[in-house]
Amino acid sequence: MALERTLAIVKPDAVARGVLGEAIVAAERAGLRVVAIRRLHMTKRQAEGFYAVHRERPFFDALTSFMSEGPSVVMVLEGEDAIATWRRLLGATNPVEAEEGTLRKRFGTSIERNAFHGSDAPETAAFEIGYMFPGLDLA
Ligand code: 3AN
Repeated sequence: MALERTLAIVKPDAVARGVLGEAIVAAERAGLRVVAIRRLHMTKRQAEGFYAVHRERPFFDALTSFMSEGPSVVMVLEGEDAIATWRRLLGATNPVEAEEGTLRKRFGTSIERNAFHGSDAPETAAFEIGYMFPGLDLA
């Protein structure tokens, strides 16, 4: 196990429902710490840059419109195996398929409006943290 950092996003649907605290409680109960946090209303262009790897996917336009429809809360979570730990708490991408008790099962409403995001690998975590927290010094 390695000490890792991951980028978590409480997406616009979840912020609108007022469930930011649920994400933080779940993370802390799993031994993760919030080491940076900010709220932002992404522009469409910012969302397109964040999801650039999905540029060619059919859902890219809908996804980036959703991500820029209202404010999100972005967080850096730190802990042992933070990337896999946070994704386990999220559950499957599609809330319908997510395990009982996971954050997406509890608060997601569709594969697109799935309430939360988590980086999927160390390289994507580094990119996503840098994208949302430019110049962040976590020493
Ligand atoms: P995850 O966020 O679980 O790693 P990815 O990386 O496959 O899932 O997809 C990134 C985001 O794109 C998802 N969080 C979801 O909001 C959206 N997405 C993925 N697949 C679809 C789809 N088939 N239709 C609409 N949106 C999708």
